[in-house]
Amino acid sequence: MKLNLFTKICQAHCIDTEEDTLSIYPDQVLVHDATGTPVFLQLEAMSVKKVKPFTVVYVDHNTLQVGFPNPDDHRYLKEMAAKLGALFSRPGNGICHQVHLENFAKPGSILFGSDSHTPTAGGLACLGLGAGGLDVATALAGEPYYLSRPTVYGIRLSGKLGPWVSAKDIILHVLGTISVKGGVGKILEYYGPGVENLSVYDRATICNMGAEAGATSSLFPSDQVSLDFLERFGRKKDFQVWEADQGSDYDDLLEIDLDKLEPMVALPHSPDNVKPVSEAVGVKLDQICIGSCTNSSFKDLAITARVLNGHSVHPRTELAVSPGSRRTLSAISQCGDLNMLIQAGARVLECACGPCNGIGQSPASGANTLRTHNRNYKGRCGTLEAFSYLCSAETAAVSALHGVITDPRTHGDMPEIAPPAQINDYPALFLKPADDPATVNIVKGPNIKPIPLGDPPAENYSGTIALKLEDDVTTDDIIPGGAKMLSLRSNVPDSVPYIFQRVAPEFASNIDSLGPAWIVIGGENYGQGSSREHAVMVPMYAGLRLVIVKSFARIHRQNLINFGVVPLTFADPLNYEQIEEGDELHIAEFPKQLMSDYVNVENVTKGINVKAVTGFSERERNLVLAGGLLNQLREKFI
Ligand code: MIC
Ligand code: SF4
Repeated sequence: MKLNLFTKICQAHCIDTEEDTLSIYPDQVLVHDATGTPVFLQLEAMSVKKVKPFTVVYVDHNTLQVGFPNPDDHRYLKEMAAKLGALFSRPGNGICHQVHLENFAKPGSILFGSDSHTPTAGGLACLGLGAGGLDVATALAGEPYYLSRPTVYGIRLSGKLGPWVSAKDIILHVLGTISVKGGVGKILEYYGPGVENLSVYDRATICNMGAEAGATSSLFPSDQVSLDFLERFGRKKDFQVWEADQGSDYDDLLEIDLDKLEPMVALPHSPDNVKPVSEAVGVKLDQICIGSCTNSSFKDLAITARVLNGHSVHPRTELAVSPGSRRTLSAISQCGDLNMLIQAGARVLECACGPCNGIGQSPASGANTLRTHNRNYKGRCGTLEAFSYLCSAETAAVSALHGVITDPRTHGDMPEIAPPAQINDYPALFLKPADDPATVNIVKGPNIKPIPLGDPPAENYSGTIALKLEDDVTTDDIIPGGAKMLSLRSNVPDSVPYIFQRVAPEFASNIDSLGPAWIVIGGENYGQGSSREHAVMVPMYAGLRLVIVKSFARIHRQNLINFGVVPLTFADPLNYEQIEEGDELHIAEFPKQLMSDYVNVENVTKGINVKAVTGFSERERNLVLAGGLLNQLREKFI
């Protein structure tokens, strides 16, 4: 039998890919400041003394230390890492996915992370899986992670990218083809003769943004290019060849001829609203941001520097550059590129997520911003009334010279970019766990509040539809990102005023009138985007008990289950039309009905009945009936 790469990695980890639910013990885990505090609070509550898999805790999302809340979180994470046996990556070291790729991701291994872009590691043939913090805490305690078996979508690459066309254009092309829902329940596995022409960073860019297609993960094989990359980072020993068998089976296929691709751009406000750059040429730019876990590598920064070398950023435009890692920053400094950026007028920021998540660099009202990031949802940049476009570093750099979106192919010859043969390592990058954990004193500042517990479903459930939303609602819509919100990631009660702020600004101020068990109705792909369980924890704390939609994004659905909020889908999507905000719903014998495939939902206001699908695995059903994973874990560990 000819095996694809995903199946091979699973088999090497004794994961039975014939089962409907895969049971996975990851080799490595990454956690960061935006999701990490609940993870460690949970481990404390479970009395876990040492994390089981190799773990790295990154402070990379909100590195701004404005007032005490963030520094409190950073200190807590640092101390917990030291006590529980994890490495700690200090603020300023870089974005978790970039730093992890450079330092730890290994071909053939499985990385689990409390972030939706964990699949970035697929650039090194490492299976990266993102999940909510509770699932990550469970894996750190040594329990398996349960994943519904994905199908494997083979994407065959042939040919070679032309000048000024890059990996970002490949993934934007994929997104334009399959949409933000096209990867749900799938592994996007790349193979074919075009692969060898892509660097590891190129491959990582593509795997990173598979998350925007809703994919469970994305994978590239490992080869000579991977070996060169690992050697550059002093990690030759981590190399192994991992690839699909020739002619292996895929559930679905897409062919891409790289020669035919051109520079692409995602227009506001969705990563799949993709057009060739040539169709967006001339859009005036107030701001350009180069960075994020998608495009902040040596090549991205060096190309920007070489394009700008000897010129200035256009007066209309501000250019911000955030290197992905301290090692990258050091490499561009070593090669002289940093100076080119400085002299051209770029604002060189800390190695962190920053602008990608609205933490600084919010555009002015009504402004256009061109970004090399992965998400351009409305308001994500921190300004609701701004217009975000997504593109490659090549397009962003050339556009910075002109102050308008520009096709980079008009810029003449591509500069030659060669990374240094060795990219230096620094002992100061990671703090090791304490030799004697007992000596580490854990201090919790006043911003750190307990995690709320869910309730088992009421015997006879009644609730009001608080909100009816459209397709593709993001977790940013449910609980926004940004500097203010990320300083409240350890403080659920204080986050309540921000629930649904972007889609229904008045919502939170009326929350008390909704009763103790309100409902949200949604369209397709509900909860796409980030892995943040805050998009469940905070509404649950404020009374959300039931969500009925046409379909869910994978991680959000799991987070709902983990916190005891019941996720159901309409048996007939047309029923969505019959339900309105303010309607009262009733479900008799709710727990009993949750045991079967369908639930009968009575719309008391309209006098009609609607059928909703449970779609639970055995384990998920038990979690919902227990009121969530926390309740179940407490029983098991305490
Ligand atoms: C994001 O890009 O939205 C984040 C911030 O990295 C999130 C994590 C979070 O919100 O906690 C993600 O992608 O999962
Ligand atoms: Fe950070 Fe942005 Fe990547 Fe999320 S998408 S991990 S905020 S750089």
